[in-house]
Amino acid sequence: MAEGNWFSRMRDGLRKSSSNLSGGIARIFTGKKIDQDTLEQLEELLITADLGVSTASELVAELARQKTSDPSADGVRDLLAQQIADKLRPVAQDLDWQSEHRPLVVLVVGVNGTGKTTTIAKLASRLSAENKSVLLAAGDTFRAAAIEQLRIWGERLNCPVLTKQPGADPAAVAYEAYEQARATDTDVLLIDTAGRLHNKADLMAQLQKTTKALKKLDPAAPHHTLLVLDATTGQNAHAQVQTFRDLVAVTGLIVTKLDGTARGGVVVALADKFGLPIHAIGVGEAADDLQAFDPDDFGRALLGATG
Ligand SMILES: Nc1nc2c(ncn2[C@@H]2O[C@H](COP(=O)(O)OP(=O)(O)OP(=O)(O)O)[C@@H](O)[C@H]2O)c(=O)[nH]1
Ligand SMILES: [Mg+2]
Repeated sequence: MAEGNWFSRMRDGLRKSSSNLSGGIARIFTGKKIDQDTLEQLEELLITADLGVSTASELVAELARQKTSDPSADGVRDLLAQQIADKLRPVAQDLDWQSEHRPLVVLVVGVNGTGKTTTIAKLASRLSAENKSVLLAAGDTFRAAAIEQLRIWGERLNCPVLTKQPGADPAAVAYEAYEQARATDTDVLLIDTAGRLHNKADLMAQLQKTTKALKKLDPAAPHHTLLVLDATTGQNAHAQVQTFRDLVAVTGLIVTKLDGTARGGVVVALADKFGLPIHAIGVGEAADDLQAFDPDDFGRALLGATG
């Protein structure tokens, strides 16, 4: 996808967040000097935009410290976009595929519908383009349609997919896929998981069983555990990160649907609170709609910059 195209998709996806923020800033900062009152209003605004209390207060304190020479709404917007980019920079980390682990085992987790299976397809597409061999494992055996969905992606992308019948043990799928990836000297194994289980205890037991099965083959596996978050869910993303971190050793995040009606503020709050790497973002449903997470672009899009 062309560079400008994905930025405009993300900017459009973040339009709801950015027009709230940008409009609010225009109302608060009318060119007079920045004082306690305007700063408090800004803090409120940032909190309502999902940035969370502690992140909002840090941003505002930083803004006050910087004593900007430009108290206009545009000046504040630019500064905030930069501050947000600064906050996001440490977590913007591409996935390290050049690992000593071969096959590199990547487990993809998340609540239902966040985009796990599609993200696996996107990752597979990118890896294939880099001439890496990939095996997909249909570890969501909970629904027949989930197995079929991954199988179809595999066909489209020309990637082998290890499947078992619906209802099969996901841990066995993961284990066998790992064995197959080893036997075929595959570079990367991407394992899909179910997001839709009867209850949290179910999900916990199943994910832990899967990681345990992989560890039998290599105690360091899975080498990456990626939590996929849907950017349109807003505040609930906090609970999702918390829950999954309690279940498995989440190593990084992928934030999808930033082209939808995203609630971008929460991404900044998550970065601040958990410090987990954000490896990539989803900006559409197609195989090439996965982008590196660029903190400057995100900051500008969230504040409604045009370019
Ligand atoms: N607009 C947009 N849609 C996406 C993106 N990623 C995934 N989707 C769509 O979101 C829907 C759910 O995606 P899946 O990949 O099936 O999600 P999942 O997490 O595997 O879902 P379950 O297996 O049911 O838990 C599909 O319609 C995808 O096409 C994205 O970045 N942008
Ligand atoms: Mg799925």
